[in-house]
Amino acid sequence: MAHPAQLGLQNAASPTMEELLHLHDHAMMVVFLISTFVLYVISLLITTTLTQTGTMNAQMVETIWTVLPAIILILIALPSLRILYLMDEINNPHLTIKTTGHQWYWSYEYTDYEDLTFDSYMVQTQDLAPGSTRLLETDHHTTVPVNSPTRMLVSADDVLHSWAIPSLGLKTDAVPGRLNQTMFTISRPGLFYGQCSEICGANHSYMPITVEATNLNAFENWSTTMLQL
Ligand SMILES: [Cu+2]
Repeated sequence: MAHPAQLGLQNAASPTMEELLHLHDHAMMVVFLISTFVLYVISLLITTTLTQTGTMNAQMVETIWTVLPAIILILIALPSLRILYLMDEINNPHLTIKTTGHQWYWSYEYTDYEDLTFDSYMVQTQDLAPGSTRLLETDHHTTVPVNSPTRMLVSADDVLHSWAIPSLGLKTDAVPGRLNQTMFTISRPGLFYGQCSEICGANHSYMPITVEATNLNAFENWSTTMLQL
C-alpha cells in the first residue's frame, strides 16, 4: 500500500503492474530528457544576445525537428498499446469472482462455488484492530490464491462505481446493467488495498477493497469457513 508523502506508484504485485511501472519509467525518462534540453535552450536564449542565422532557412533542420518528435511519440505509443492489449487478454482463469458495487459497499460472488457470497463493508475507525489501516480495512477480505489467473467480473447495483487496486494495476468501472471483466494474477502473498474510484455519492470514500493473496491451502480453508457462515 502507499505510504505518507509517496511520490511514485505503489510496488507491483502483479505482472501487469510491473509492465505498467516500466512504461511509466520509460515515459518519465523521455519527459526528463526533453525538459532538460528545452530548459538548456531557454537558458541559452535568455543569456545570449547574439543572433545566429544558421537555422533561418534550413530545410534539413526543419525535417529533423519534425520527424524526431514523431519517432519519440511512436516509441512511447507502441509499448503502451502492447500493455493495453496484454491487460485485455483473458487466459483460462483458475477462478472467477463477480463483484457488485453498492451504495456503499462491495459484494462478492465466487461463482465457481455453490454458495460463496459475502458483502464487504469498511471497518469503522473505532472498531479497527491495532495496526490495521483506517478507511482501507474491510470486514471480509476478497481472498484469492497467489499465482492463479483470476477473472474479475465487475458490475454495480445502483450508481457508477469503480473497482480499483493500484498495486495490481487494476481499475474497472462498475456500471449498472453492464458486466465488465478484468484479469489479474497476484505474484506474491499479501494484502492489497484499493478504493472505489468513481465518485458515487456521500460515502464514496468509505467503500474500500481488500484483496488477500494466500497460498492454495489457506485459500481452501478460507473458502470452507466462508461456506459454513
Ligand atoms: Cu462507489
